[in-house]
Amino acid sequence: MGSKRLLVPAAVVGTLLLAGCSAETNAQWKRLGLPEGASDRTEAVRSLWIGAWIAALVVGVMVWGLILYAVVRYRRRNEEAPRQTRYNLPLEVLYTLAPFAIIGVLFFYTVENGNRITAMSDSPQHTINVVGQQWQWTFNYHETVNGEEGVWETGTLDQPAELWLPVNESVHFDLTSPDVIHSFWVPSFYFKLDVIPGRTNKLELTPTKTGTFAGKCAELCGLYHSRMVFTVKVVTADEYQAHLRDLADRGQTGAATGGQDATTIPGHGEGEK
Ligand SMILES: [Cu+2]
Repeated sequence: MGSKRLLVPAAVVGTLLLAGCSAETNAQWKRLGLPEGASDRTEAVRSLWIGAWIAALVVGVMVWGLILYAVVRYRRRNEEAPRQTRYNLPLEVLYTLAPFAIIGVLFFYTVENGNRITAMSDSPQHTINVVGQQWQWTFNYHETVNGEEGVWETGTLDQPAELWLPVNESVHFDLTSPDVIHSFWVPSFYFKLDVIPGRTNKLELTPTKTGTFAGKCAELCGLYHSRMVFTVKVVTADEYQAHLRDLADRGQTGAATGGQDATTIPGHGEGEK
């Protein structure tokens, strides 16, 4: 095939690729694919992610270099078999220790950043019980609103739930499930944690940016798993309190741990799974 026949499609693809590079895409490239972080825990994940890639690249460059050197330096020059090397102690020590060193460094940073990500404070400013149920979310805000203890909101398949959070205030999450395993995931928080029936998983974070973020279930949990999405709204403390009063005014006080609405599928029987 003539090289000219490839030229046109290559130019078209190249133009399209370049046209697709918005400032946002470029910024995402610099984060190696991560979305923009929106909580106080994202820096630990970001540094681990970028650091692991740099470490992999350093090892990769060394290995590629050695391969290239061996290919050129020891290329076949005649029909004689090359000199065989075995039981070379320094070499064997090197390729036993080097992987241990690599694993050790990765392990150290993983544990250190893992501790920073999962750290809990003694007195978080807000506590929210997140209920993952087939196939939506219920959020119980443990707050006193208009003299009532606790307000909640829940989603349905047609109207996914909203999770409201106050910016720059620490939030403790208790994750529970009445049915099967789900996974609570807000990509912009770089955080994902399983929601397991019969146990309470915990996480804590402080949202650092106001805005609207996507949330979803990250564990295949049945027929309508794909519709188990929700919206995170990070707002000012005043807007947060106003929203809680709204929920109380709608009569959504106390605690909701099952979310019956979410099991009603349009066109199917109630509670069918
Ligand atoms: Cu789920």
